[in-house]
Amino acid sequence: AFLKNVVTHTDFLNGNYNTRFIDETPELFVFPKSQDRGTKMLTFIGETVVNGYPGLEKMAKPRFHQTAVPKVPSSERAQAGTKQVLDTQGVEGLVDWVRAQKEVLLTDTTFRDAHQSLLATRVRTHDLKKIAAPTAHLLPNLFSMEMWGGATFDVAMRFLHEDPWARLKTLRKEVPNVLFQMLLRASNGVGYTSYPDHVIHEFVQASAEAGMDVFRIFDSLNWVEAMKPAIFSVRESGKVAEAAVCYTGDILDKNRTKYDLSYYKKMARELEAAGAHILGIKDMAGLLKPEAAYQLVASLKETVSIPIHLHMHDTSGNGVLAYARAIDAGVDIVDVAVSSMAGFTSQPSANTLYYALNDTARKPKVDIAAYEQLDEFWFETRQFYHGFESGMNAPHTQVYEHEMPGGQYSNLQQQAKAVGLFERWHEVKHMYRTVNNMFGDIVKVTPSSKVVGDMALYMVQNNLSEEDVYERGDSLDFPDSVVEFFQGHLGQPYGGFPKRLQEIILKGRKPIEGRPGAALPPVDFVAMKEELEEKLTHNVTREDLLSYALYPKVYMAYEQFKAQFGDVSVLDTPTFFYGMREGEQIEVEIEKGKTLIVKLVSISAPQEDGTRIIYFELNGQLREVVIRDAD
Ligand code: 3PY
Ligand code: ZN
Repeated sequence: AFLKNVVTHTDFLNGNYNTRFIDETPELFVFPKSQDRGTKMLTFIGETVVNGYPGLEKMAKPRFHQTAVPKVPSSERAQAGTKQVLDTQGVEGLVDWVRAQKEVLLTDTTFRDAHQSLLATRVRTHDLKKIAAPTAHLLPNLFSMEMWGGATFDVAMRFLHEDPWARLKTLRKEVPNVLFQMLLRASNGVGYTSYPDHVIHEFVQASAEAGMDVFRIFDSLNWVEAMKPAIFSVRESGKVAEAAVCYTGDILDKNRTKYDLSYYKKMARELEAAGAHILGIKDMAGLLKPEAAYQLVASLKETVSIPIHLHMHDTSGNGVLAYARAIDAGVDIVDVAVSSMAGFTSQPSANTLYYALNDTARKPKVDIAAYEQLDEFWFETRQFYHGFESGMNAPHTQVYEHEMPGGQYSNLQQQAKAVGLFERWHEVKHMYRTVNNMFGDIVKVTPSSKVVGDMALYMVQNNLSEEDVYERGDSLDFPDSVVEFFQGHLGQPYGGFPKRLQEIILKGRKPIEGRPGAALPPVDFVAMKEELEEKLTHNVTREDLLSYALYPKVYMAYEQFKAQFGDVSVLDTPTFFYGMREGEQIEVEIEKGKTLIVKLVSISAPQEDGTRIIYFELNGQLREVVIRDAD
């Protein structure tokens, strides 16, 4: 059953499906008969034992070290922090508080961007929950914890079979004192396409109610018009609107003048005028070199009066130096991650930055011993996700050439692997740069970066050069995302589309004008609720509706998986990815105070019909499940 399920379909796993997917493969969306929770769980474990976890090389379950969770007093409340400043003094009070700090403030991204950028976004709520309360106790002086949004929403449902809203609410209970921050792709929400304005509005309100405080809003083409509705929605919700300029190119390179200092100053002014409470500088690839960081921050500090929050990736290895220079220039907040989840495509290390700023006036107020304790937890936890590592293990200065965002690097690599281009990864990287030039040097960040990545994969896969595209473009069938991009569905790039390429790609189709979110037909949530409740066997909440509105197929597959295998978020991560060893016993807390004891007794040889029987003990009772062996 597992193998024929939509969640293991390669098109689905690669995100290469379109709206025809459900219609053409209805058998993948049949909801299985209901079974008891124990059987569902044993079936999932059995499937993983026999057939492995999709996308991971099948292997015997490795032996991992135990993860040391720092002991913190559970009875005591964590020290009050920025969350209390916001809740008692409002957004303006919080902004004043930020301005009054002499020390540089830190946002910790370990729960979101760090693992999005190192481990293909795969870190599960099960692990985040273990370390959430200790983080709240150990790091009460953080400005914020970035822990939601970006790719986490999609990946939670698609690959981890868990509810992203449950993650937000679960962690909120554990962390009462530090602001929660998320990444919002403006009119693209937490998706890869444009949504109607009212859907984004509803999404922001629901996120705010579920516990979100700070929304970092960006547009993948730095198109301010497209950011305004999201800024407005966040302001309406009473939360913090951090609007970001995405940094690309090099302001100090005299040969590249498209994105120069005046470009960023103008955009910063526009964002402040549009109502931003904080200005974000989002350097998604880590291209901001130290001297440029100094000059950019110094000049933006003179341009706007709102606080400035700098986000970088450490791909080149220059992150800490760039931060140190930005801090000298007066940046208010910087993004870091716990050391064992930092560096390379992730954020610069908090621990390293702490020591780099020793004996300076702006040294952050953090307890380094606390950060070292968290470092130990994350060092061990990261091993569970080893199969998703990109393999980058040295500073990668080629990023200044290809300009690939940190969060895309490991994901595009997975995508390349899935289409058989793993061995040609270096060609994909070079082609990425070529495609950027062909597209007119655009801002590359989700979802525009995905378009560049799709085109690069397409060209390498079909052995096409730039000339081939211009000469034979009429007969080429370009990827959907590329066609849509040139139609204007992600908005308008700065400087416009390159006309000749646009004509070749659109083949007579008309590009749209204006902002896609303003023209899209509204979603009828009432009708949608009725339709969904007919298909599902439970009440459909406002949050379910939003998940469905943003990701209809992913959400339905998630529901189908849940009907078949139950709530697998309760399993520990090694069991989730690798199943169990013969003779192994685990405990699974399926709800508070209710624990199942599961022992895998033995696995039969394949039978004539290709199935195996897995013998378990569930709370001491012998149980067996039958699993089809895919090999
Ligand atoms: C995202 O949009 O997920 C990003 O992290 C972009 O940098
Ligand atoms: Zn990032």
